[in-house]
Amino acid sequence: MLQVVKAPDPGADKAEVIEILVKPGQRVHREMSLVVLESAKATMEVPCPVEGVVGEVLIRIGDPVAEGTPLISVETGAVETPAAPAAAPVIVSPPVVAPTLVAPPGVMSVQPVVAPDIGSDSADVIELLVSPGQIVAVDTPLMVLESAKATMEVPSPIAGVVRSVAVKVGDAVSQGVLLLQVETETGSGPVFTPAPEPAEVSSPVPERSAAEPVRPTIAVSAPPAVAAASVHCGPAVRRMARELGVDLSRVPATGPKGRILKEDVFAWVKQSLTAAPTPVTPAAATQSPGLPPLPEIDFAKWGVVEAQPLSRIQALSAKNLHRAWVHIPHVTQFDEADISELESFRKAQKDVMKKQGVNLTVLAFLVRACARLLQEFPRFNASLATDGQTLILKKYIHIGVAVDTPNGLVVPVIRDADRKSVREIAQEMGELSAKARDKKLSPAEMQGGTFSISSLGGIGGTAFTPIVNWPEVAILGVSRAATKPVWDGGAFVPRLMLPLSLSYDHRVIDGADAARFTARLSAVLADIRVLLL
Ligand code: CAO
Repeated sequence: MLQVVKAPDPGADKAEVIEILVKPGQRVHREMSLVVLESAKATMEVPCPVEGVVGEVLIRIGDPVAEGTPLISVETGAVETPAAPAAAPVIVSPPVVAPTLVAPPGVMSVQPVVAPDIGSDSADVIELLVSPGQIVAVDTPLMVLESAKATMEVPSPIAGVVRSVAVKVGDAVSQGVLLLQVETETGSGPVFTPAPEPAEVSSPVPERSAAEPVRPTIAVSAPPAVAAASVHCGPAVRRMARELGVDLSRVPATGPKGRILKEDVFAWVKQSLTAAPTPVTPAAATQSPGLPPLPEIDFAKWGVVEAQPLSRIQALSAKNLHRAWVHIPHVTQFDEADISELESFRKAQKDVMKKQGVNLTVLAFLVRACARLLQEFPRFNASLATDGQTLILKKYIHIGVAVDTPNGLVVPVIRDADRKSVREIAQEMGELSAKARDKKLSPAEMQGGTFSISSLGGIGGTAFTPIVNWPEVAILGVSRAATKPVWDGGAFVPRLMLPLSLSYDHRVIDGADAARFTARLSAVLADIRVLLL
């Protein structure tokens, strides 16, 4: 059965369709708003009187309508639905100025603005749009009320300055309740538009008798003739925006007279959801919460620059290193190991090994020696639980070795280094570093490390401060060995000294333990026969 919803009495000669809230084919239910009409006196939502599906929309935005103009046809289906009266359109009358005596021309008088007929017993104040001191023109929206049946803006019936607001958000008001007071210049007002004729409504606001004196003039200089900025939209749009958390002042309006339509709010939400996330500036990407932000710098101001994005590995390393640097209280212990004997032995073995395809470098000895040390110093082979209260001691020794590749730093792991010979370690390291440079390392080959070694000995340097490779608690940095004069108790003798830089998590490892660790490591490297024991 087809039912045509017609325009109610708009409370004026004619009204204009300012919003159509439904589309053909849309399921509608009783009291759902179909259309918003606006007359000179009021804005009104036309609610649906039946359950059904919208057949045709018989009007367009901007069409003038009078009482009885067909608006929307609704297919109610086989079930006969009771007709409209129960869901009569809610007509939002303009608010009224409670009658006051007219003040003499040129003086300021305070006029109360009371709640209009809100179409039900009471409505809640859901938004206050003005505050004391604010200039309002006629029709400036003052507040938004919401009843069970409708949401409505209360426009100002007079021009002036808001003197006080008598309600707050959440208050329930009924027709005639004082909402606010507007101070207005009566009579001579070139500044304000004259107040409209008060509408005929009963008002609980005490009316003054003609005999009552006019309130004294308030000596204020006339405020500038500007209207308070406000959002122009209907109650349904306001309600929707509120539910979606949309700030209407940011929504571009496409409706007539700058009115924000429902579609405008949808478009705004869609745009917000699909918009590219705020670009993370290089500065922001390197910032830490609680730290002063790094300012953006335009380096091109001082010369030609080239922006080169980090490789995936570099970006990942940067993130991990930054996290470790921020979270771990680092201390670095420096020491030197006399590797003169070790180097003689290595040189003697190097060619033999080379024939077997193994590159025997100092590093293989270091990995083996550290594996031994980690057995002796189990706290160095541990992780601190994220609660900071528990130390997780690992019963396996997997040593990561930092490998420099054209794409960035990677750390393949030599598993069970304590159970491997120096030769096996050298061979495995050769394979892993080749894989690293060919980008063939699997994630598993870079996981599970318990301690790391970073060797820059093949390049140079005398010391550095490596960053602990979290969740590990210590990392050994190795710099280039150099022949130095060492006092042997009777004379200076030339010895090959290997610089060691042990960085550690001071929450887990004490300085004394770190010094013991490097001292012991130096001793082991000075006499690698210990490793045979
Ligand atoms: N002192 C003196 N000579 C050293 C030395 C040291 N500490 N370490 C290595 N050397 C020598 C080697 O013995 C080799 O000489 P021979 O050819 O005579 O044997 C030469 O330097 C080159 O060694 P290498 O660097 O190729 O081999 P390695 O086993 O020492 O290191 C690897 C392998 C993969 C660790 C290394 O190539 C590498 O990538 N190092 C960089 C690690 C890095 O970037 N760390 C920084 C991390 S924090 O940013």
